[in-house]
Amino acid sequence: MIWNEKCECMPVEERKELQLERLKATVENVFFNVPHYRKAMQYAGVEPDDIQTLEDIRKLPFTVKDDLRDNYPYGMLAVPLSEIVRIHSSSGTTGKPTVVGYTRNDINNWAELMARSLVSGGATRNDVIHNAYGYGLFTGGLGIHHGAERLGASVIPISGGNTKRQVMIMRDFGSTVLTCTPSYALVIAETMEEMGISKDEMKLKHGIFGAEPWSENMRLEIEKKLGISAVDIYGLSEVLGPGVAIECQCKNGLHVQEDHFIIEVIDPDTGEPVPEGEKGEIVFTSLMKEGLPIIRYRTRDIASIITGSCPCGRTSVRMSRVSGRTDDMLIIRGVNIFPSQVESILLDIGQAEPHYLLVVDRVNNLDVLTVKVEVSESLFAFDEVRRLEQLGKDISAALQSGLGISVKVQLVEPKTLERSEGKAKRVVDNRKF
Ligand code: DLL
Repeated sequence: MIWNEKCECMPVEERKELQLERLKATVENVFFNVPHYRKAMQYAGVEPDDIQTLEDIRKLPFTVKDDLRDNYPYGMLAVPLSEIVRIHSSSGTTGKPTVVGYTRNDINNWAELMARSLVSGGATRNDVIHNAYGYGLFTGGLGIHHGAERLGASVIPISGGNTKRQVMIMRDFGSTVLTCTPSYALVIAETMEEMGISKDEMKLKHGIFGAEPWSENMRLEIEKKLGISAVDIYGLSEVLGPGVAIECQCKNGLHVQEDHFIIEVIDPDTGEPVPEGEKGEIVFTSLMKEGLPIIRYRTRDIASIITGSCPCGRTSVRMSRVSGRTDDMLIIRGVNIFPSQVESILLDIGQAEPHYLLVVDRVNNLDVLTVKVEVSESLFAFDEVRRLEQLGKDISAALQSGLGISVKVQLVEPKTLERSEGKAKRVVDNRKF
C-alpha cells in the first residue's frame, strides 16, 4: 500500500525538477531571513543565484550541530516566533540542546510524511497504533502521533515507561502496530514473558522502530519474539523528526522522502561526496520547511545510498540502515568499531541475549574493550559453569574474528544490564582524552 502515489512514485526526472525549484526557493529564503546562513554563504562566496542545478548544492556551506547551538534558542528560525506553533528539542546530553520550531504548514507536512511512513511500514486506517515513543520535547511521540491521526488509524498515545501496563493495554486494547525504539520493543517482549503473556494473545502485526541504530539480526530477534514484521524508520529533530526515511515491506533500505529532502553522502574527513554506493556521513537539505529550513546538515550518521529501483513502486533513492554515528564510533587500538557490529555478532551466536554494553578502559596506555553480555535464563538456571565458560570463549572468538581486535567478554546474569524506555545506551568510554 502507498499513501501518496503521486509523490512517492513520481518519475525520477520530474522529482529532480521539483527538487531544484524547491532548493532555489529554500536557499533564497534562508539567505534573506536567517542571518547565520547569509553570513555563512557570504563567507563561502555564494549567492542564491549561483544555484542553477541540483549539483550546485555543493557550493553551499555545511550546517553542523554547533551552528544550532551557537544560535540557541531561536536564531536559526526563518519566521517570527509568532508563526511557530510547536517547539521541539534534542536531548542535549552535552552542552545546550538544539531547538527546532515548526509552523502550521510544517506540522501539516510532517503529518503527511508520517502517514506515508506508517503505510510503508504496513499500517492502515483500520489499525490500532500503540505509540510507545516518548511524548514531549523528543520528536518521536508527537511525530508518529500526527501521522497516525492523518492516516485515520486509532492511536494510543501511551509514551514510554511502565512496561507492564503497556503490555496489558496492548493486549486489552487489541493493538496491531507497535511504534517505539527497537531496544524498547525487546523490553516489551521480555516483560510479556515475565507476565506469562504469549504473543498469540496479542493482535500485533507490525512494528515501526527507529531513533537508534539496530542490526538486521536484532530485527529478526524482535520479529520472532513479538510475532510481527518490523521496519526501520529514520529521522532527526534538526531535519524534521521521524519520517525523513522509511523502509517499505521489501526491507531493503529506507526510502528517503525526496520531495522534501535532498540527501548527500560525504566523506566525514574531507566533506567531498563518496563514490556511489559507498558508506559515508549523510547530509540533508530540507526543501519544504518554513520554521527551521536546514541546509546541508551534517548528521554524523553513517549510511550509504542504495541504487536501483525498488519492487514496491516508490521511486525515491533509498539509504542503507544507519550503522552508527561518527561520534559513537569507537576507535580501539586504531580499529573502528560500531556497537551495532557487536550486536550483530552476538545475535549470530545465540544463547546470548540482545542486551549488551561496551566498556572501554585504558590500561597501561592500551585500550581495552570489554563487552558485557547477558546470557539466557536457561543457561544460568542450570548453573552449568562449563557451558558458560565455553560460551564466553565462543563469544570472544567470534568478536575477535568479526571486529579484528581482541575483546574481553564478561557474561552477566539475565536482566542485570540497564533497560531503556527510549534510546539504549550501548557504550561507556572511561578513557580520558
Ligand atoms: O530520534 C527522531 C526519530 C524518532 C526517528 C522516532 C525515528 C523514530 P533525535 O532525537 O534528534 O531524533 O535523534 C536523531 O537518532 O541522528 C541518528 O543518530 C539516530 N537515529 C534516528 N533514527 C535512526 C535509525 C529522532 N532508524 C538521531 N537508525 C539520528 C539508526 C537512528 N539511528
